[in-house]
Amino acid sequence: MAFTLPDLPYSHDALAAGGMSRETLEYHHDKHHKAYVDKLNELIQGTEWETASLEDIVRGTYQKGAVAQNGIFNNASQHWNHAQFWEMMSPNPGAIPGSLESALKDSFGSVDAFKKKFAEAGVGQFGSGWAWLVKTADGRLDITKTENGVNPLCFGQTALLGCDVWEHSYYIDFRNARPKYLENFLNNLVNWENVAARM
Ligand code: MN3
Repeated sequence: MAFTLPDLPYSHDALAAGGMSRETLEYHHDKHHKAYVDKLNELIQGTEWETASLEDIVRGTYQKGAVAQNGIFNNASQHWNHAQFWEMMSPNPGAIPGSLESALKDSFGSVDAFKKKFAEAGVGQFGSGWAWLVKTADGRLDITKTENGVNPLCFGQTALLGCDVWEHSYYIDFRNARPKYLENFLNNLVNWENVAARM
């Protein structure tokens, strides 16, 4: 079954007031994300992954050194990552639901401390990758960073929030200022209801 590019859950203009422009979404969703989907569909043809679910492909091809499967892994994981990323943002971020706020305070001391640690993970990811808030296999909340397309599925974790720190995600709106992009993401773009629902 071929994978398809999901529509954005809002219009291309919807996040502009929150700091993510129409131009960024046109490139990031319509071109970058689409390219991952198209390449994935091409690469899985005739392989054991042709009828597998996206999650099974990500988990099954994540093996360090499995060079023959790297192309499938990279494109599958980036398709999954971006599909989550669009859902994790909203034109109306709203307040952090109480259950999530309590969990963040328990795990990191305060919401501000969580944001600081999450932003540090994103800034500290050398080169392309992602910053994540995850629920670990033993039920704790943790903050991680991953390189390229690697994501929490690879480690048996649940992704609660992810931020794309590849340059294509911020260069149009923030140029080289990744810290400003992360600060803006956390303060103006996160769909906290979505994060809470994943918990
Ligand atoms: Mn991206």
